[in-house]
Amino acid sequence: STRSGIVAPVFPIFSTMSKAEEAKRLAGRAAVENHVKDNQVLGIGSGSTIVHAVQRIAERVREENLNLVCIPTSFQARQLILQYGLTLSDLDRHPEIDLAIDGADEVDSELNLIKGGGGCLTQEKIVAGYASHFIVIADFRKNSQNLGDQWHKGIPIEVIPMAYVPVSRAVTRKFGGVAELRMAVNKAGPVVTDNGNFILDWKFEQVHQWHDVNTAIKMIPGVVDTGLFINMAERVYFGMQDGSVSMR
Ligand code: ABF
Repeated sequence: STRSGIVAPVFPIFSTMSKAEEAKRLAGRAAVENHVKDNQVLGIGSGSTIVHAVQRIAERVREENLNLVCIPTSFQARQLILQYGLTLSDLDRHPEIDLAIDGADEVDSELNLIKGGGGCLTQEKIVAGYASHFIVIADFRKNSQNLGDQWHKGIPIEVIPMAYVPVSRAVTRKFGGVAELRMAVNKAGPVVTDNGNFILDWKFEQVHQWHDVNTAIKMIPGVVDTGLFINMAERVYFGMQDGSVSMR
């Protein structure tokens, strides 16, 4: 019947969604359990997975009376830290971070990451870059062999607004693919980052030497940073479909 025709395809989608949400929760909580200790300066990532980690951090602060200071990677992270009553700080006061925890859009077999689907890549890279340990939390859908296997929206590149056209041309002339200006959902204008910049999403056509490509793109005038996080993650926690957590 028409009715079952509508209901049937919806159910598996719903069930995958809730499995993914549960997987995010498991990954976030496991990372906090294993890595957060008293008297740490923490880097707090952005996205939906980090929310579960922050919830667990807040519980542990209450239960164990931990003394923690949190450095946000975005406006969203800042709001999250405040919402959960954690101590907010910045890199001026705490230039050395003990542990940064963040989500990712994709993780390859060597723990290289694509980040920035949420547009916060530059501050995320700063915080991860000044952290002694950088731990990633993700659900099973982010796990891939090669970058691009799972994440098809391209590699985000934050650009100074006046340069987005020449940067887009320079990237694709050198490495192929297309680099499109990210537009707001209502298409009224471009997405503007927390830093007042634009985002290009570079849809690449082949697997590259990501370290070299990242360095080359960063050298293009007008590029602020890329969503390629190469050799930065120390460990990744994947929440799995069967309710387990797999570490890499
Ligand atoms: C941030 O949030 C980004 O770098 C990445 O794009 C995204 C991951 O979001 P989610 O946890 O919602 O999948 O970490």
